[in-house]
Amino acid sequence: MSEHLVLGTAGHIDHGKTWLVRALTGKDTDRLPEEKARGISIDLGYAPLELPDGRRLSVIDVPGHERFVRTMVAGATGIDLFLLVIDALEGARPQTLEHLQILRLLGIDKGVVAVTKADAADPETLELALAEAAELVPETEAVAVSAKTGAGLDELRAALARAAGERRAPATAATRLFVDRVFTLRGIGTVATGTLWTGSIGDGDVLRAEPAGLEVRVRSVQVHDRPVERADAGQRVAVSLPGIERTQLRRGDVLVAPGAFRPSYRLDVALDELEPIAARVQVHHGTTQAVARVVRVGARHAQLRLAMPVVAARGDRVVLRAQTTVGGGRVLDPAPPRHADPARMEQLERGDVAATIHAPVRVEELRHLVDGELSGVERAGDWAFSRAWLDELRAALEARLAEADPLDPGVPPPPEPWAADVIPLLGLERRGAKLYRPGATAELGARTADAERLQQELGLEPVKVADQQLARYLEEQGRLVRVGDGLAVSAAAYAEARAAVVAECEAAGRITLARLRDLLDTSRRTAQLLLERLDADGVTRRIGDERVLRRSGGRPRG
Ligand SMILES: Nc1nc2c(ncn2[C@@H]2O[C@H](COP(=O)(O)OP(=O)(O)OP(=O)(O)O)[C@@H](O)[C@H]2O)c(=O)[nH]1
Ligand SMILES: [Mg+2]
Repeated sequence: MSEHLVLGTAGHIDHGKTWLVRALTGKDTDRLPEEKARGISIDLGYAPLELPDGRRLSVIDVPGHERFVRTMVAGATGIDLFLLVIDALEGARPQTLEHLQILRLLGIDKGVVAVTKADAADPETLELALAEAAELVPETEAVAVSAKTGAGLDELRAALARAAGERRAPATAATRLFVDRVFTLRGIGTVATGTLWTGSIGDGDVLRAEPAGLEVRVRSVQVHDRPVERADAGQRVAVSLPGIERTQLRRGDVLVAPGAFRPSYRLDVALDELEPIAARVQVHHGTTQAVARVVRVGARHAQLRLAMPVVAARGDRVVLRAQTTVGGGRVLDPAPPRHADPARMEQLERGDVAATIHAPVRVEELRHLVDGELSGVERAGDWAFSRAWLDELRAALEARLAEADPLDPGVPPPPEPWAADVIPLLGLERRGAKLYRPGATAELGARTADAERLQQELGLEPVKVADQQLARYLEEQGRLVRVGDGLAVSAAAYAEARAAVVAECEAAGRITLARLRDLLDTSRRTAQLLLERLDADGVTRRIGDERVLRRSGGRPRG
């Protein structure tokens, strides 16, 4: 695979960027009528540049006007190397410095300085301009050129070839392309262009346009006006997107591999502060920008709370601007929790993702923080969590089990979605809806005396049982039968009543409440409660004022 590099211009208004690009590439990137009329660049311009060693650079020409700095940031964001253009007669001016700051904040440290309009400067002025350039951007070659005469252009191309190193972004990472232009072509439809930051794009790929959340199918892919099967990271790409209206996409949107990135309203960043950073700034990221509130965390970190979601990845750079560029940030967590935690930021900055994990998080949601396999954490199913957290969970459940009612010594499992994956690690037994210690059985414990006293009281006349847990347990043991609301009769009395009802129904076909009262020689209320329980047990069925046997005969009761 050949290398793909993007070169971005930088420099003060009118210093000769566009002319120099035209002299290098033969292409005039000021194509808008307003640009022609005013003689300044307004929007980004694009041209391919062949280097002496055969490599092809994609050039992005940016405007220098101070009102278009945000356009410059959008253009500079995906580039690999810069071409800082300084007018030999004027020397460095405000946007020379601001663009340079922006390049530094974006982490773009490779490039060349072109001291241009050399034809118009006397040798001494030219020398001064070159010396100033060397001081301003040390360790970067400065070349005197003239777009007018062509002097120095070969030296400039050679210097660019030397400066162009390897591309930073691995081609294997998930596809992410920041859209910088959207237009309609007759017979083709909507076309979006941008720099492919990572991954690749080919005909037929299904991508997501974020933050709109649109699914798009790529129909054809072009690099420098030539169709290609697949475009790779670092290339300037044009894709046609059938079925998408031009108005559905705009500069700042991102085309990404589905599921690989999540739009986020928050970014945790390590700050690079050039000037005191206000509480409200413009955050420039990729080709987009959004207003954000800056929540400072310690001296060097902040959480940016954005008015619009961005699609960021760990390590991305952002530029922070108020009236001017005030600083930048390196993204530590592109989708952080709302609580801005200083310790967590320190850990992330060290690259210690495992240290940030305590309670279970979905492995899927850590992908944006980890390059390879996540190590140093416990795993269960889709979840990652710390050993310490698992020990705490075990201790908490043990404590609750120790306090559980001895009659039913279980506890409900945690309701969280990780429970199904994590609970099996704890060695507890799941019975019905609760967790128990292995082999744990129900025991009367301190209630033995209560149970015996209760049993003495029980007979045919229902008695109140205050301890419902105990009542349920004794019923399961076949030692009583609960009737009505919080009442109970002895198991023997219930069996007697049942036998009487069955016998009567078998003889007479049915039984009334009054008849059962007489048979048992009891009160109406007791007969009523017993019949209701027999109904509930499926022995009898009520028809009007009478009961008949259910065909099934009901469940036998001991
Ligand atoms: N003598 C001389 N003049 C130049 C040269 N290059 C540019 N110029 C002059 O400088 C003007 C501005 O050049 P541009 O290339 O448009 O400047 P720019 O940096 O692209 O300006 P913005 O995009 O608006 O920031 C041109 O209209 C020319 O008059 C050069 O090599 N020699
Ligand atoms: Mg220009």
